[in-house]
Amino acid sequence: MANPTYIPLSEYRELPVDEMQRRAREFHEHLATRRTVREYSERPVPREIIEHCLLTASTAPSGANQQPWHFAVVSDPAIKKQIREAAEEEERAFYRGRAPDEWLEALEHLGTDEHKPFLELAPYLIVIFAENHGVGADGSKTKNYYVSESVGIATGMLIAAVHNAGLVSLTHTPSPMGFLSKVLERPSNERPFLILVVGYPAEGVKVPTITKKSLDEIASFH
Ligand code: IYR
Repeated sequence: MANPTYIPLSEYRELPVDEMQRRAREFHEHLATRRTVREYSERPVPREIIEHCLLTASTAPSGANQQPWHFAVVSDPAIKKQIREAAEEEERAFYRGRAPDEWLEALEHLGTDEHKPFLELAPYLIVIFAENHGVGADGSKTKNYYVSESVGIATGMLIAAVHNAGLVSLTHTPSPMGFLSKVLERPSNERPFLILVVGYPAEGVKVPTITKKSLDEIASFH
């Protein structure tokens, strides 16, 4: 076994308590203004912004630091069209029968349907893949740990980074989404996790009236 090596935690600076309180409150206030947006402008977004958001996601903790994720960033209109067509085919099947009534009822207040124009209109589709297992130098399978947790954490950080940059996003999960591996020619050890649609909101866009649970509902202190 390799001996672990260590470096000082040199980036850490303790903050005064009142400053921590202010920063914690302000960060909540900032993230609480994030809304999932389903209608997009076609306005382009500089690629460098997306690159930095991905670098933020790449700082996420992961099982055994294996970083079992891949972000396929799609801006090519022809690939976006292919993704839209394949996703809408699955969504049609979902909304017209595959989904149990209970599921469709749970979605009613969001006003979603099988039409997914944002998959072509938004400047970027970030297709996130989870590496189910690694591949050794000799091509053998290596085990990855806590893959869904790790990719979920990185995705959350990406969503926060996109919001912080001043853009909007939508977590989209066509189901099933195996077609994404084919369209994007990803290796078989990766499975599609979700599509993060990123861009500017369409002018005058409206979002559903929803609320978040209160602290009492989501947390208990012991
Ligand atoms: N994938 C479908 C359905 C859908 C499912 C859930 I759970 C949502 O929160 C929203 C939509 C679609 O994208 O329409």
